Amino acid sequence: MEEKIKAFMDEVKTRNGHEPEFIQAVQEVAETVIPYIAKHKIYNGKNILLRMVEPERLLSFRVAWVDDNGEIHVNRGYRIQMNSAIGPYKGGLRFHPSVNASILKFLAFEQVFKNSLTTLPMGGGKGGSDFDPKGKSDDEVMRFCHAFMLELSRHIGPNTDVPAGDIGVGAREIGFLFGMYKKIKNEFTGVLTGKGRSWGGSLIRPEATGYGTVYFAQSMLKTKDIDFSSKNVVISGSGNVAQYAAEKVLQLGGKVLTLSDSQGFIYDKEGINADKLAYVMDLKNNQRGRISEYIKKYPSTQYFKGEKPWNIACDIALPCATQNELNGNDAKILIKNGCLCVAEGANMPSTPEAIHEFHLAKILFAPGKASNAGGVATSGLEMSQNSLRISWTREEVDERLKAIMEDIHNSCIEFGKEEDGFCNYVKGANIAGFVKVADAMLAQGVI
Ligand code: NDP
Ligand code: 2IT
Repeated sequence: MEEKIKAFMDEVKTRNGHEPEFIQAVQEVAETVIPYIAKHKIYNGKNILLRMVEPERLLSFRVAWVDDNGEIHVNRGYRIQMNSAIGPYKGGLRFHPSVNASILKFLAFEQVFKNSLTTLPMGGGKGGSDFDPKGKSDDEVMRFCHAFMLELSRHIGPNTDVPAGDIGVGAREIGFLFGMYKKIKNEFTGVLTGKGRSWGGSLIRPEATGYGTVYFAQSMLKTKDIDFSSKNVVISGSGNVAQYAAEKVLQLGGKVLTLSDSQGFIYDKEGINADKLAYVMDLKNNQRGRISEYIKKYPSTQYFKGEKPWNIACDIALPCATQNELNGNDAKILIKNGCLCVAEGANMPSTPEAIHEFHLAKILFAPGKASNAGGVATSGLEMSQNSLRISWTREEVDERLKAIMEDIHNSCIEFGKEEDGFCNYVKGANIAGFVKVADAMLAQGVI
């Protein structure tokens, strides 16, 4: 089996050798799915996984725009249309200076499995740009989004490819992108999700990724007869996912000790309560400030510049910032300090070495493609509401989100439970996600 996996990865590396994040994501899937394929005859000899690692289409385009001083800038725009076997391409757009083809291919690949797990009919895609919204005026962000959509609009559509937000793309950016798409096509359609409430958005979509991650962690803890009440929770990030993960943890009686951004983390040993979280939401979403400002407002707390929060003792860790933000050493520290559950709100925040440590220690560990699927699942619910031209209540959407997260948890158990009773959620998520897409690909023939 080792040899089969190595031969497969050698082929992937030959084609994508300069794309480390993509290779990391494929390796994790290959290690769990290739042994499953070997045991299941219908998938033998079909090169299914090899077909799945090659994007159906990879678009790269120039985005030229003018800043407030009249200077012209050029960024690179992308859309990776990875797999449409079970539905239109679906996945977020990331605006961050680190964006490149490797990062977007890893995200698009993960998205295929994640979307399959949601049980909704969505294929996988991802896109974005190396544009940095930080420090730009609203007008500059608008001009960039409009220029970006001028090209992207040729390639997407409500039945073709439906983008949404990700790092650096929130409600403001989705608004500008949607406005330009509507103007170009002269059509009001559900071509993007994460839209504002008054123009086709769904209730709970802003909250969905963070809430979903905590619902998933709740299901994991329940297998050990534990809940969130009075648990110490360490969260990284302070963006969309982190904010609503924190909100749900508070609602369930947990104590949130940390939040972070790319410059450092804050530690509030009294706990970040609802009032303090409201301050963070205003700071990040309206003032677009840095998390370090928290200690000015709450002077009895601490800020650790340039550090990550994993050395703060906790029961539960929710990495909600970005890929590879939690390494093997961080994992060892978390385990040593008694952490019993790690649920990823971000995409691939734990390195392979970290996952290895979690599995060795047999603590509860959920990969993002399972635990953060609530965001895209609720995007799927937004698409359904747009198609039906109706709007569900907050409670209705939240109930559906809860049911989907429970379903994903059950799928992980079904495919990931090992002989000693330990659930390998990585294996479970990869195989459950694979089966649905592979079956559709087999049915549709070699295309
Ligand atoms: P936001 O842009 O709202 O927030 C991102 C947060 O992560 C910020 O606090 C940001 O800090 C921090 N961050 C970004 N890059 C880095 C970095 N290189 N190192 C350390 N911190 C960093 O994004 P989201 O909250 O939407 O996304 C967070 C994660 O969740 C991503 O991995 C995304 O792919 C994933 N995700 C998002 C979903 C969604 O619906 N939005 C759905 C599923 C997954 P700073 O402000 O300093 O950059
Ligand atoms: O990584 C993700 O799942 C997202 N950024 C959300 C994608 C979506 O289409 O809602």
